[in-house]
Amino acid sequence: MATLKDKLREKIEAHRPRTARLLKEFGDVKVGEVTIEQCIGGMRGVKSLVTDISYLDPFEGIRFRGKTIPEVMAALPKPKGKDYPYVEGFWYYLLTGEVPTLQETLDVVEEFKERRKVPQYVFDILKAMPKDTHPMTMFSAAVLSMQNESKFAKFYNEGFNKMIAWESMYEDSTDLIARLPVVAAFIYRLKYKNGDIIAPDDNLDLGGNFAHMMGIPEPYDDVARMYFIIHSDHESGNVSAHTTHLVASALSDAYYSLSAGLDGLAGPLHGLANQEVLSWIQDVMAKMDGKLPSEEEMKKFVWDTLNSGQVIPGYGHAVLRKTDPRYMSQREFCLKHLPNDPIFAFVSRLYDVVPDILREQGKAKNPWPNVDAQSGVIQWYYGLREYDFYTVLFGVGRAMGVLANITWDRALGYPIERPKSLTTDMLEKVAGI
Ligand code: CMX
Repeated sequence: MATLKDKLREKIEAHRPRTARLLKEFGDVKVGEVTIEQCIGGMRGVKSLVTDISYLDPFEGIRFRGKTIPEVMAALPKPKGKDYPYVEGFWYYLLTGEVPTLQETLDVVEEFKERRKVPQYVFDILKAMPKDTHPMTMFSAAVLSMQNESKFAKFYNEGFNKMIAWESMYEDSTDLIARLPVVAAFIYRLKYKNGDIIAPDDNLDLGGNFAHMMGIPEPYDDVARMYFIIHSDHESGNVSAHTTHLVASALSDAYYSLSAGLDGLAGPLHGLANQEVLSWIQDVMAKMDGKLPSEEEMKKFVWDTLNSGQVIPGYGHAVLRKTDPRYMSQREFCLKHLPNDPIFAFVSRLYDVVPDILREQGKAKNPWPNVDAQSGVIQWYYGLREYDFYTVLFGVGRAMGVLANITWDRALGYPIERPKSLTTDMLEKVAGI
C-alpha cells in the first residue's frame, strides 16, 4: 500500500514540470510593481513568493490547500466521538493536497509514534537552562539541539542530489512534527509543574497525547487538534514562514530552518501577541478588581494603551482586512464550551469597542481581531494559565505549515533567496528628489 511518502513523491513528480515551464517560458512576465513604500515598508504586498500549501485572501482569510478552516475541519477524518480532525491527517493533507482516508490517517498516526522519541540530551539541555528562560527560547533551542540528527545534513555531506533532496527534508520534517508535542509538553511540565513529566501514551493520537502529556483532561485533546491546525500556516510571507523558507533556501536543514522560524514567531508583533493579549487583559482586570468593564470603561483602557504608544495586541494584520477566520473558529469553540467564562466576556467586549477605536485613530489598516485575540481565553479556561507558554503552542502548529513548505521548496528546487537592496541615494534619485 502507498505510504504518505509515496503519495508525496507522486505529487512532486506531477508538479515539477509546471514550475519548470513557468520559469523557462514565462520567467519575464511581470506579476507586480514594487514601490518605494514597499522597499522601505517591509515589502508589503510584493508578489514574490510561491506556495501551494495555503493562500491568504485579505477579505476571506486563510485557505489550506484550497479549503477554508470549516471545510478542512469537516473534510478530514476525526477520532471517534471528537469534534476536530486528527492532526496527522491534516499533515497528510497539507503535504499532498488530498484528503486522506481514515486508514491513511491512522498510518500516519502510527508513523508519528515510531518517530517521536526525543533524545535524552534534549531534555538535559532544557534542564540546564536558567529557570527564567522564556519557553520559546527553550523550544527553539531544543529544536536546534537535535540538528545533529538531521538526515538532510547527512545526505548533503554524503553527496547531494537536487532531485531527491526533498526526501531527507521530508524525513527531518516528519521526525520534528512527531517530536515537537513531546518537547513542548516537557518544557511546560519542567517549567511550571516542578518537572513532573508525563510520558506519552501509545494509544493516543497527537492531539490526545499532547493533552495527556500536558496533564489536562478532555476536551483539551480537541483544543489541541483545533489549535495546531488553525495555527499551521498563513501563506509564505509572514515572519515565521518566510524565515524558515529563507534559511532553508541556503540548504540549511529543517532543524536550523525551523529553529530560526520559531525565533521570528517569538516576536511580540507576531506569535508572542497571544501572550500579550492575556497579559493586557489581566492588567485591565486587576485595575477593575476582576469586574467586566462597561463599554465606556473599556474604551478608556484601549485609548490609554494607544496613547502610551503601544499597539492593541491581537488586533490588526499585514494582509487581512476583516476578522480573522482563525479568531472566529476559536470564538465558536468558546460559544459552545465556555459561553459564560469571564475572560471570554472580556474578549467579546474588546471586539465591541476596538475596531471603532482603531478606525478613529486612523493608523491601523485593519481594525479587526487576528488569531491571537482569542486564543489565550481557551487555554486559560482549561487551566493553562502560564501565558508565556502560549506561543509554544502556536509554534507546534506553525511547524506543520513551514515544514510542509520547505519540503516542497526542496522538491521544486527553489534557489537560495537573495533580493536586491538599493541605497537611500538611489531611491531619492528615482523619486526625483
Ligand atoms: N494597535 C495599534 N496600532 C496598530 C495596530 C494595533 N493593533 N495595528 C497596526 N497599528 C499601527 C501600526 O503600528 C502602524 O503604526 P505606525 O505607522 O506608527 O508605524 C500603523 O498602524 C500601520 O500599520 P499596518 O500597516 O496596519 O500594520 P502592519 O502591517 O505594519 O503590522 C501587525 C501588522 C500585525 C504587526 C500590527 O497590526 C500589530 O502590531 N498588531 C498588534 C500585534 C499583533 O496582534 N500581532 C499578531 C499578528 C498575527 C500573527 O502573528 O499572525
